Amino acid sequence: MGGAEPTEGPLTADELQLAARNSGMPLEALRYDITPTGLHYLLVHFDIPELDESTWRLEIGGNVERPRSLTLEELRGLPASTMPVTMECAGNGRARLTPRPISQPWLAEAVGTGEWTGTPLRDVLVAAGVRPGTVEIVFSGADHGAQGTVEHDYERSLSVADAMRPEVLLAYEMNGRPLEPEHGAPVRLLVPGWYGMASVKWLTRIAAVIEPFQGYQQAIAYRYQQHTEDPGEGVRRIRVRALMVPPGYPDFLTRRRTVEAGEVVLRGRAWSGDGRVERVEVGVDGAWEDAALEPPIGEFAWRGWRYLWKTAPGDHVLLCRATDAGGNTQPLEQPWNYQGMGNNLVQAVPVTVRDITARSS
Ligand SMILES: Nc1nc2c(c(=O)[nH]1)N[C@H]1C(S)=C(S)[C@@H](COP(=O)(O)O)O[C@H]1N2
Ligand SMILES: [Mo]
Repeated sequence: MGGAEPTEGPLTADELQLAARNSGMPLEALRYDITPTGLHYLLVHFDIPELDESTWRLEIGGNVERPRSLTLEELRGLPASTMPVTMECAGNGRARLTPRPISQPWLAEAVGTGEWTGTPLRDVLVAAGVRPGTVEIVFSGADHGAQGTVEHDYERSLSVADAMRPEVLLAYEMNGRPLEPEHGAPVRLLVPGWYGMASVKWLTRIAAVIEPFQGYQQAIAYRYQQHTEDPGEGVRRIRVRALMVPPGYPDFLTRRRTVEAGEVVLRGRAWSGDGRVERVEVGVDGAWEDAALEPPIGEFAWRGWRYLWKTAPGDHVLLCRATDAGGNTQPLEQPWNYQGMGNNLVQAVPVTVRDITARSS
């Protein structure tokens, strides 16, 4: 999608540069219901644009009865709602694919849950009067760059039905504070349940259109393709996934875990854009058992889980796997796709259990 073909070679300097700009959530932060803002993952395709909130305007136009231009103050004056929303990058897990698509090389850490505040998009669209014949709503960001030889502003669309869903917000606060520059200040779109690419940051324009939008980030990037010529399906909702807080302590370089023998509480979070998470299982050396689920914290947020692991000394591999209300679950082997999208491979955490009694005797 960035032009380079998938590779089986070592990480390239280009990938390293992207990885250094786009931080992941350290997996120990799975301990928080709401991810502290500085630990939430980040994905910025181009540069963080320079926007002055005093002169910023949100233009609402295209095929509408009453085009308008809103100031931040006007937007903040409209009825607002606040909710926890788990966002995940569609490229999460990409770096584990063989061959590896050349792009942001996520392992499993491109996820986070914010407490987002904003105005329901629907209210603003209803006020503008979307005219008959409209098929999609296009959202434009202020950031600009080139990808795959196409120069463009970051733009995405939603069908009118998806845009009218009550949970879709024009968000201006995250975790009780104005949006940070890297998360889309002053206003971003937030599309709960969808992979992150739909939630356009640095929003400047909303347009009702009468033909399906064919922009780069819609028609070329973010597709489930098998090869470059394959039109593929557009990436939409977040596939079900569970992750665990890596137990014990890590080795600095390899991150391999060590825990002391005894009972260890494993904990983590699980989420899905296709319905509530109804089951999480933990696999210890291939034997699966159910974890206990915590009450949901919101319709579009991850759900906590716990499992009591009675350890045995030696080397083990811990797995966790979620299933949602639609019966969707996670693969043990990741099906491959050309852009490395929508990976929800079961997480495997190798752990060494150290027998303290044996060591001290
Ligand atoms: N304008 C704009 N919006 C954007 C992006 C971008 O690069 N530019 N990245 C998208 C992608 S791919 C993701 S995963 C999310 C990441 O949001 P975050 O950085 O606040 O976690 O923002 C989305 N919105
Ligand atoms: Mo993303």
